[in-house]
Amino acid sequence: MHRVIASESFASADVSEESARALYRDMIRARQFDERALSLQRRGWMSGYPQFRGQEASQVGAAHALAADDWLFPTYRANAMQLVRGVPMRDILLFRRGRHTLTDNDVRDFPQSVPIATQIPHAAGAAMAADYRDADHAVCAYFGDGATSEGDFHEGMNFAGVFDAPVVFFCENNGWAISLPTQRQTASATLAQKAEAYGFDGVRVDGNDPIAVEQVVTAALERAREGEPVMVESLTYRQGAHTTSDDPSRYEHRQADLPDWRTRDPVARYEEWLRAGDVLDDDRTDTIEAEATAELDEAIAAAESEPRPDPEAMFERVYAELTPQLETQRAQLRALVEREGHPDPVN
Ligand SMILES: Cc1ncc(C[n+]2csc(CCOP(=O)(O)OP(=O)(O)O)c2C)c(N)n1
Ligand SMILES: [Mg+2]
Repeated sequence: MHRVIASESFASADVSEESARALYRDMIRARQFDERALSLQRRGWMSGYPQFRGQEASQVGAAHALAADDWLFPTYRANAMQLVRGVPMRDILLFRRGRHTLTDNDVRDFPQSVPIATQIPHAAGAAMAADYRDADHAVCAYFGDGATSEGDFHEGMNFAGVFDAPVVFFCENNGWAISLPTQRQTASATLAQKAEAYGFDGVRVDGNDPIAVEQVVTAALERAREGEPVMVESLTYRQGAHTTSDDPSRYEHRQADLPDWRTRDPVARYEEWLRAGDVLDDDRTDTIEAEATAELDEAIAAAESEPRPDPEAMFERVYAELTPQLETQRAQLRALVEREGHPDPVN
């Protein structure tokens, strides 16, 4: 029932050369960002980083499908999507350095959710609100395979189904939830089929094929706007560790039984397609790489020139008035910083 939608080659895909190159350009921006962010973390520039290597086609394809006035509810791994949406690289880097001062922009992205699946009911609620107000935009919730085991996933899906909310549930199945492989996450044959229990469709797409992902998510958003939510399961693979705090050598990280299209590098495969279709050559790839590097160099320099964050800022944004326990903790932190200096190891 749930075949995996794929375009299989550039030649067989219904896409313009310009759109195909735009997808490639954003995949290179994302790949370069991810590689540099990882090495910055390794030298203590930021405390932790969740790589998305291997998931560039999935995220870039989905983000290309979203309209500027749609809302995205992302997780910590959605940096590639957010780069496409127009969140400045500088802001993503600063967030990882503990700062929340963001460039003034019109990007309709909520903050990244670190608690698993909490953004899913938020997205369903925002979509119900859009419907209630007769707005034209749709909403997209981005989450991983692991999130499908949380109550929030089921509650968000249920509300969306009952209220015909204009929402697309974009589930990026990268094979893992930290050390837990998807086959231990669920006894369902697919994640997409879970949508049927809530009265709407689930579709599966080759998440390493950016053209197919863009087309599938575009179609899903169109249906969502008509009041039919859709769940998209994007099948891709997490090439790296869960985050820089994870050590995948402590568990069996490679899954030998997965098909090649699922585990192959999406950037390399897509570049091969475009070269075979004469859409890309050395000149174009050199320019695209150089432009991405320049953008990144500038963003890193801009982030570095920002003053280091005040550790006490972490107490500022949750409660209008701090609880007595938090007051105590803030005083303890202040005393620690006075005694031992700023906790930031780099500055
Ligand atoms: C509510 C909650 N429980 C547990 C965690 C710890 N945790 C962080 S990431 C993660 C796995 C998430 O896996 P998945 O949803 O597949 O997303 P991926 O990391 O693969 O992108 C878990 C359990 C958390 N952040 N929030
Ligand atoms: Mg996962």
